[in-house]
Amino acid sequence: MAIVSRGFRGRPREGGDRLPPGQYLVEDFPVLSAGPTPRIPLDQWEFAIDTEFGQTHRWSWQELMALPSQTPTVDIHCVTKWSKLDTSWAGVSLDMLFEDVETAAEYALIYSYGGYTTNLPLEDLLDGQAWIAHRFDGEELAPVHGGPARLLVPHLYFWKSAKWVRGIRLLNDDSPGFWETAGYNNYGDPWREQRYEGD
Ligand SMILES: Nc1nc2c(c(=O)[nH]1)N[C@H]1C(S)=C(S)[C@@H](COP(=O)(O)O)O[C@H]1N2
Ligand SMILES: [Mo]
Repeated sequence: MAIVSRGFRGRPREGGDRLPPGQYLVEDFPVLSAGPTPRIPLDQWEFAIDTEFGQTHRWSWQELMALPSQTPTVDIHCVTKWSKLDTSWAGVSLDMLFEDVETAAEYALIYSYGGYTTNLPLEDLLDGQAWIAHRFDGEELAPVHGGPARLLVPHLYFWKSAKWVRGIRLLNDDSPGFWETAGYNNYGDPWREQRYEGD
């Protein structure tokens, strides 16, 4: 049996097989916001999951902080072509938040303080793929990066990782969000380079 390691087939480009097509690496952490940074006092902050049956599950900041956090280290990919490897976060897994949620919905519409929205299939939020992240690189998540808390769903282009996340509406029918309505791809898989509608 021939064992041929990647190195024998030529030097991989920078980032190697962790860099999706068309992306380049950055070391800094760019800020991309479609509007001003909303400021939400923690005693007024809440996160909600609204089901298709009209039920709402809510967490105050205190309640969210009382849940166990995970510390994912993940690569993130912005549709404007920067990628950042090995970003380290702390956050509550969506699997945990969905534990007591009864739903048969297939779609999720994420909504944020400030009005931003983004949509994705519910299954992309589950099975260890998404978090409500509240720390970055060992520090509280900075307001410009979505603090106090943002969605982190690193396997899709980073516009799906809604900053200042406020809730998730579960829907039987898909409903495009802010960038999806503006011509960006409905799903946004960086490995299939799904940047724009029709990709
Ligand atoms: N609420 C909100 N979330 C958002 C955005 C935004 O404008 N508003 N921009 C998205 C885009 S396009 C990207 S690339 C990332 C940028 O996150 P960062 O500013 O922390 O790099 O946030 C995403 N989440
Ligand atoms: Mo982006």
